[in-house]
Amino acid sequence: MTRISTLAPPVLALAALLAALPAAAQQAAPEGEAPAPGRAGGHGRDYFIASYDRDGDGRVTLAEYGAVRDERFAGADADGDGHLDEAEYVAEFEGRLKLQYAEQGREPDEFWDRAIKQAHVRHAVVDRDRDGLLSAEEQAMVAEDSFARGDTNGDGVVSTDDPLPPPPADAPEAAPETGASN
Ligand SMILES: [Ca+2]
Ligand SMILES: [Ca+2]
Ligand SMILES: [Ca+2]
Repeated sequence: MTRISTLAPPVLALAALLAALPAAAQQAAPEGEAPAPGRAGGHGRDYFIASYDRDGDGRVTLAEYGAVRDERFAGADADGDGHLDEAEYVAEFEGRLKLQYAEQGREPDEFWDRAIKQAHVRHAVVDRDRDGLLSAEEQAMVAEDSFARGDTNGDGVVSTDDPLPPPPADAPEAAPETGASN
């Protein structure tokens, strides 16, 4: 079973996922800027800002974020019923992934398959009432949570002023060192 927290902010998770792409591409690239050694969370925040900062001031307001998400939602709702079923949801993600791969000159690879699988899982997570459909209301709730998690200093905007979240609890350095296990 895929380990996934129902509290995981889907958008930031997605951002982290997509942010992993350039680093992975750079591993194969002979030249180019060395990837920042920072945590994925930092990358995720920068990706978040790059994705949602419509007016280009380096800050993302909830209004900007909501506007992009609403457009994305409407664009993904292929049958126009006001909900995103799993296929619509995954297709929208796949479209963005495809663009990103094209920008990087990458061909679908193992990471692609994993990312698509995770998109399916994510649909189940954001479908909070589990009726198989992501409603606009669910989308808004998820968006607010995701935004709040990115806005770590709580000033109402996501920017580079927001301290990065702590590393995940399952990071290697967080492994318990007690000799008591087993
Ligand atoms: Ca639909
Ligand atoms: Ca639902
Ligand atoms: Ca902030």
